[in-house]
Amino acid sequence: MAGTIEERIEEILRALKGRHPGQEEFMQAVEEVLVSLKPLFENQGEEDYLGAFSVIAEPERVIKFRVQYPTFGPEGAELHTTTGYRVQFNSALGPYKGGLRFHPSVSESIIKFLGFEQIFKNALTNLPIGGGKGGCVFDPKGKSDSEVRMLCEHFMKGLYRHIGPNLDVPAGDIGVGGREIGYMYGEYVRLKGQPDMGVLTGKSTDFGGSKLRPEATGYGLVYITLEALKKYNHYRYLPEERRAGVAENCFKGLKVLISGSGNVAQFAAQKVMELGGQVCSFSDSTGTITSTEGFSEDQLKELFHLKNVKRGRVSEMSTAEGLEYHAGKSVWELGLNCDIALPSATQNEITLEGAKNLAAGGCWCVAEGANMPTTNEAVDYLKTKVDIYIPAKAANAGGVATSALEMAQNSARLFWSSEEVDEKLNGIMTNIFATAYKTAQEFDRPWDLQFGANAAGFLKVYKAYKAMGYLKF
Ligand code: NDP
Ligand code: 2IT
Repeated sequence: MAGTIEERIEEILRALKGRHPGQEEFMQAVEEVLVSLKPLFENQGEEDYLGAFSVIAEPERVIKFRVQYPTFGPEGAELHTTTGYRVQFNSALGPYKGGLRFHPSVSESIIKFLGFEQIFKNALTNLPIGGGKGGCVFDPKGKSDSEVRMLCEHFMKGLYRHIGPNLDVPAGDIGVGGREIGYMYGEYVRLKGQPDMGVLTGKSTDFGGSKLRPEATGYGLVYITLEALKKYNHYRYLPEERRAGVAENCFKGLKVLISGSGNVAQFAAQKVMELGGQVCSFSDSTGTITSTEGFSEDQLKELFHLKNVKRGRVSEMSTAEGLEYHAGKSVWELGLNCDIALPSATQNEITLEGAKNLAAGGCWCVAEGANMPTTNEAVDYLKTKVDIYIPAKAANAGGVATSALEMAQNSARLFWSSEEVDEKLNGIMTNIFATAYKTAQEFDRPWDLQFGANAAGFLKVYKAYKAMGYLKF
């Protein structure tokens, strides 16, 4: 095809936008990967990576279904109707795999952006999983357990005919954790008339779940950050007086900002603290809670209880012991000092302004726990300011990787111990870092993990699609 690389990139984006009008987040995610891959396109030789990209950016299948569910308020019962989505984006490497999101902001665009990212993330794990994502508009805040159960059951009524252990294996995401997976699995079994554990991951260990799946995304985020700290020799960034003991314990003395207070944030914090780091913030959609000296173990326990049992707001944390609550503010607006930032709430939470605050506050490492938490312009800015930027597709892959380990255990009809799963998870995260770093190095940009992760993930899918004959006339 004629034209410069820039012209072809523009053309791919224009065509995709024409086929998927008004889907901003999806376009943002595609543009991020497409533009970052320029060094690959410039060296494509006989291959047509750009042509392949335009194929891979189109979902293999988009499923939409009606979901009706009741709520029971003070005025009586009400029936709600919403749209359920499952985007089966790419099956080159295995069954479609990715979470389900229940949140008021869900749209087809959000699910497509998440499904698109999932393809490359899953490829990086080196496990046999394709990419997919699903969900619906639903606000779990203030809903009773029965209302949540009924939504889950009604969602599964629409979804069950489209999924299966060898076809498509959903899991959790925002608003979907162990409780919701349990209710959805229960309904799946009822509808199919037989158990089939491998159809969902993130199940409780009471009925087929893997040890350490709840912890996996947060722990994995910290494991890959450790790999980066080792590789880039982070000690040199620390002032002399803070270096004592760091060699034995990589997080010792490091100040870490975490956003969100859900699954990813909680277990990232737990691992950072276990490794000696100071976690100085958590947040939710109503505000941020900070601690200058770092949250204590008791305070972390309180947060776990607040979020997983009471299902309350971070504003309800007892502020007596040095905690401060900032109503309506995100972590990144506050201009806090830190060494490491682990955004773990939602997409586009770090804007250019937030990125500038981070740089001004001395942050030198950003590792993304959430999917696409940083706007494209903020990523470009951060890459010129911080020493280590680990993009979501690499940094938060521990969750889906452990989901794939759950699938393997379910197929083999056995269970591994926590130690076995933890060792495998650590190995996978180490390998993802090494793959992204090596790919970046091969293109003479060893600092550019955004390029390294995107290129390594893309090339795996490209090779599979090419071999399957999907890229030829
Ligand atoms: P949870 O539902 O457990 O927690 C989400 C957290 O983020 C909550 O604190 C929530 O606050 C906050 N949040 C969500 N949406 C918004 C918003 N629009 N504005 C401000 N805060 C918001 O989800 P997870 O921890 O599982 O997911 C967090 C991120 O990590 C997401 O981007 C998800 O895609 C990603 N991720 C999750 C994985 C997993 O295994 N769970 C794996 C890989 C990535 P509130 O309660 O007020 O809404
Ligand atoms: O974004 C993600 O990788 C997830 N929400 C986890 C998906 C999964 O299938 O475990």
